[in-house]
Amino acid sequence: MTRPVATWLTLALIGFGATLASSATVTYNWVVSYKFIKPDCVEKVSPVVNGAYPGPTIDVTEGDTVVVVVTNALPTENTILHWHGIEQKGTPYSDGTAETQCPIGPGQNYTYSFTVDRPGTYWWHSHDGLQKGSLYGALIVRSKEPEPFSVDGEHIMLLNDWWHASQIDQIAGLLSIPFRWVGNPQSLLINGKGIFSNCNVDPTCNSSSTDCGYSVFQVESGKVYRIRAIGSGSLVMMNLRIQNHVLTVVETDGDYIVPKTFPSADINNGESYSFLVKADQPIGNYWIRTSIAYRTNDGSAIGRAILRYVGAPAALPRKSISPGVDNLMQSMRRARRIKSTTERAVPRTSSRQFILLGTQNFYRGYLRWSVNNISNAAPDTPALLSNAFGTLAQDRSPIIEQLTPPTVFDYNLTLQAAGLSTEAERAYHLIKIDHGEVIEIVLQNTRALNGAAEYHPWHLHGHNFWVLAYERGTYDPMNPPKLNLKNPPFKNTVTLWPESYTVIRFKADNPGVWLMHCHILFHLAMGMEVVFLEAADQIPPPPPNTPVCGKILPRETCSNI
Ligand SMILES: [Cu+2]
Repeated sequence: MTRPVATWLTLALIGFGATLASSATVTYNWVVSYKFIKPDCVEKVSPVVNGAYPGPTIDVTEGDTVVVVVTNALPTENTILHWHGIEQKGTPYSDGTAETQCPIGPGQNYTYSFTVDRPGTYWWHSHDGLQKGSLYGALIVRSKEPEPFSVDGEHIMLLNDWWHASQIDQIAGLLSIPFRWVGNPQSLLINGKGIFSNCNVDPTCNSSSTDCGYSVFQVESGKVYRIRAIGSGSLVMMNLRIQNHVLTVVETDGDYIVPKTFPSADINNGESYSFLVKADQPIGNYWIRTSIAYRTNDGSAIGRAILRYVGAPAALPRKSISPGVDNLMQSMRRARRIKSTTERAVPRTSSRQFILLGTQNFYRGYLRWSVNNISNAAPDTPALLSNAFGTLAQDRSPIIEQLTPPTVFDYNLTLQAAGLSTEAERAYHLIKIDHGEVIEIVLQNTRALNGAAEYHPWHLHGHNFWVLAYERGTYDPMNPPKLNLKNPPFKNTVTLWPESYTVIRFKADNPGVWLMHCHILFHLAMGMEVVFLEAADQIPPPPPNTPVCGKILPRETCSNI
């Protein structure tokens, strides 16, 4: 694996106290290629970075510039990488989503360059099709200052769900008539490892392979560890527990949290949490377990890893660990108890409020997910490029801005039960916002067409947002809920709970084109997203090597702008 190269860019003396501050440029060279891997002991071909699954960890310090040179060695697929939780202030062309910019074609390369200005637990992943299923890894930004807690060591825990079907089979099924759902995952993985629960009856499963098994997290008795848990899954909200140990949450999405101790934690796709875990039990082996939260399942997909004390035998834990239990009220109460340690100046009012209702719909026979009845479709040219080259107005694909639900109904019903059409429109759902606006978004849930009440993890690119309220039922503008304007967590991904709504607020302080979408990979692929075109006239021009596509011809190199 290519090791990062650190170049000392600046050594600056700051202030009269001669505090030495430094920042480095850290360069990574990555190649995306296919590999046959068997993380749960069943082999499957998957795109990976530098031959590794999960991919390499980016480990940098606050203030550093990260440069990642990505070469696409996939023979027949584009790729594009996104740096989840990094706001990309002034560097929108490094955000990396196929919906907002052009992807890296086979044989091509692109250099992402961005600064990391906030310490925290982040991750990176592909933002093209279903590649995120295997193309992801951790991105850790270390603090220059002492943190508000002290630990003796740390572990990264990437929590993933895993299917045996190929990503191509999966997306073809989602976009077909008749619709083919991917179903529940065959396995849950921890740091890319697990064992398929039916391995003993599946002839394609090889449990003696060293590629699969249980990840081991070593601890020393009496010491305190920071567990950086990252929800890198495609569908499943994980409930995480460590046998005989409690989890004290201290960080989420880069925001320090007033410490709260829980016996287990819900981690949704796209969220990250740091937990302090004290090794205060007798020396031994203990199960770390993830289970599927809030989706009907047969209980066979369980994530397992081992917490092993120094001095314990290299063996499995002797006692079993009981499964997690869904308790929506308890989960929402716990989510509401997550408070930032920082009392930021949250804007008391917003410039505009958007109510974004997520629904499942049909579009000409295809099953889709929509926001305010618009199921997102790719434009002729992704908006970062069409905005830069002035071709946005020539785009032949429909562009619709729909800021509130077109029809207000009892959102605890299905569309059919409310007597409404199930047909959505399909368009590039582009929402224009101005520089400096404070945008409040009410994320409103409703039932799927089959009556299921599902959660959706909503992720915003380019900004963090304040999480002001989680509430049950239907948002009523005439009777709004009490908002936490004192110490709300400042996150990039938030859960929209079943039969509920979530209120967030963010400041439009980063000109660019930014996605907001459900981080269930399959819902995203089915159109559950909107695109913010923010301060269009202040977006910087594309760097010279930016890939072009759509209506932008290759000869119109970005250096001509
Ligand atoms: Cu969703």
